[in-house]
Amino acid sequence: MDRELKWIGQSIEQLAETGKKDGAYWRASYTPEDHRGAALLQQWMEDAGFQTYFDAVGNLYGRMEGTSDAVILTGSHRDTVANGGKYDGALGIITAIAAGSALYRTYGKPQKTLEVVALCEEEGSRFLSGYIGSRAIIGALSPADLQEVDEDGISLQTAMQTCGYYDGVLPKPREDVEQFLELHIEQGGILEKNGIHVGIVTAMVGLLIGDIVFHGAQNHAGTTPMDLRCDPVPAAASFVNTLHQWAMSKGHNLVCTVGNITASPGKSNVIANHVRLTFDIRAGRQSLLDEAKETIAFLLKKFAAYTPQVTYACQETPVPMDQEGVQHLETLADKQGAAYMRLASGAGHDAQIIGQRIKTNMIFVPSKNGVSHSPDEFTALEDIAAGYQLLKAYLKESAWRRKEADDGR
Ligand code: HGY
Ligand code: MN
Ligand code: MN
Repeated sequence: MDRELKWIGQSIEQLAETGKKDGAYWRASYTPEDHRGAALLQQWMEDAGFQTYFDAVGNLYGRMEGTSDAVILTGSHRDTVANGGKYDGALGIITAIAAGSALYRTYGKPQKTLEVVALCEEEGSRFLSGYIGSRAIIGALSPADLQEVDEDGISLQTAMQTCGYYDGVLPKPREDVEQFLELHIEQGGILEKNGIHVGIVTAMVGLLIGDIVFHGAQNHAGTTPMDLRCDPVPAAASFVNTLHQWAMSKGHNLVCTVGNITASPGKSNVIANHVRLTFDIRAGRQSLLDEAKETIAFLLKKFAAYTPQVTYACQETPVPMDQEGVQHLETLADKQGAAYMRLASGAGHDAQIIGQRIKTNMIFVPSKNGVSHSPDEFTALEDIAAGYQLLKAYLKESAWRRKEADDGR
């Protein structure tokens, strides 16, 4: 186990280095950083005995054939947020490779086919809708979705074609995948605060992500009297403030983030032509997300003079994890004597997309100080160990069909 954990620790650092852009971690999909990261992951998968392949949207798979075609899928996303951390996504791929490799060395071929996956564009840090790789797996990506453009006006389709992944045909939904298991950092402070090493995820929040453009009349900052302006910046600021107050009134049942406000052309002596702001609203209850949409529509009526345009890039309902899988993980965690707790995820994950069609579960490991989506993201190896052992035990039973009691190895 120590040798595996050592490899996991080294690989986290090595993979992170491939995602450095101007000194910060940002491995956005279909970029040179992504290409370097995917190549390294592919090498590790092949060294571990997996056959590798890419699908038409750029997901990288490592396949270990079993005697049956039923696939046990495990892994996570390889992209990161801008100025992000080393563990979000990466840890789930690296632990999956390590577990598959160790089980193969000990028990040979699995009974059910094991596939590890490095999914693309989960974060939406290049293409706002996000979850591209996991949406492709369940057939929830349409040709129209590929027309979404990034901040440079490059479409998702062009980006995937340029990398040589997409040839005009989207991947068929995976009917052969029996279940998906994702190990991930908690990205919050609950496990750490409770001194617990393993989180068994029960459900994932629903998501409402998009942007709003407020339009104004571009003009001279010095010669235009205040009462003759149509300045979209104060309008957008007032909207954000009112939306924030609405969200605060929901207590811990909802979160709302405006992560980006951009005035164009963005010069100090020019009254803006338009303002674009992003919103990211999450809640465990769909009724609150529905109320959020109504609130946005109601608030924007007051700003009709700025012809606000709302685009909902990602709308996902809250998704429960597979209950039988939760109990199975608890039984295995008990057997290994791990301290664990059930918890819901406030972060979005590929598991919540795949879990809409395929039996899906997640294992959390603690995040130091609860920090994530930041270069300060960190999880010590001793805090990864229990979650990794649980992942391995689950794969041993589900893919290798060997009871943990067989030999306790
Ligand atoms: O935003 C999220 O929760 C995830 O990291 N994509
Ligand atoms: Mn993630
Ligand atoms: Mn993330």
